[in-house]
Amino acid sequence: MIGSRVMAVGDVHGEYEKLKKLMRRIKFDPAQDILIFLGDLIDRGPESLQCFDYVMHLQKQYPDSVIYLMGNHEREMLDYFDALAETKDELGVRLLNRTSEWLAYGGDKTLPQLQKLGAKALQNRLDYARSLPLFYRIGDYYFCHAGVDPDVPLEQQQEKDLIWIRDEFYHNYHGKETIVVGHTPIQNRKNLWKDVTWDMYPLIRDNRIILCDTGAYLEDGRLSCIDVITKFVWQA
Ligand SMILES: [Mn+2]
Repeated sequence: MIGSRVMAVGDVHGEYEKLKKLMRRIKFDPAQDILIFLGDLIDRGPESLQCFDYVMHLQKQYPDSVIYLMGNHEREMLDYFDALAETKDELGVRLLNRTSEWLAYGGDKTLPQLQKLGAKALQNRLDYARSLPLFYRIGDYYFCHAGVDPDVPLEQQQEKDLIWIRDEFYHNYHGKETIVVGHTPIQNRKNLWKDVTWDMYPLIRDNRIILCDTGAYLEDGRLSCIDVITKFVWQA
């Protein structure tokens, strides 16, 4: 483990070109490094399926050194297909498509890609997405997509907090483990956090939180990877 890197990658959201560029810059070494994708590989950007498949294959190839964590977008995709399987007719499908939160928040970019897959290939992706872990823990570091309920021990965290929580966690977390998350583009906190120098790098907060989502899909956004040990950052 000496000299090895423990790296976290923020929300990719379908930005496959940035993902490939970032991977070239990282020079990931599966024999030495741990590489954690913090979830939300899909939706919003143009190439969700490519991002999903790339990380799925990498993770299957190096199961001991690559971790793909569940994000709220992966969960909502699964919820959509679960609901779709329950619909009885065309009207039901239209109603689902009009009310789906997944489609409303960027899944509309992903769905057409998935619909081009054969039934077996689609099922293969959904089964894999369903198997994604909610957190990863190593040493004093705890990785999850969104954050933790600050009033609950790490061992007892619930899925809804791990993939959805925001401000309650950012403001009230005071645990001794460092929590590494994506989920909220740091640009979206610009008006709220006056103590920050906004250089578009992952934010390292005083209360042991590292925020890695630098809004890859936004116009001024970047995809970031941080080595949580040295705090070295790579971007694309
Ligand atoms: Mn998210």
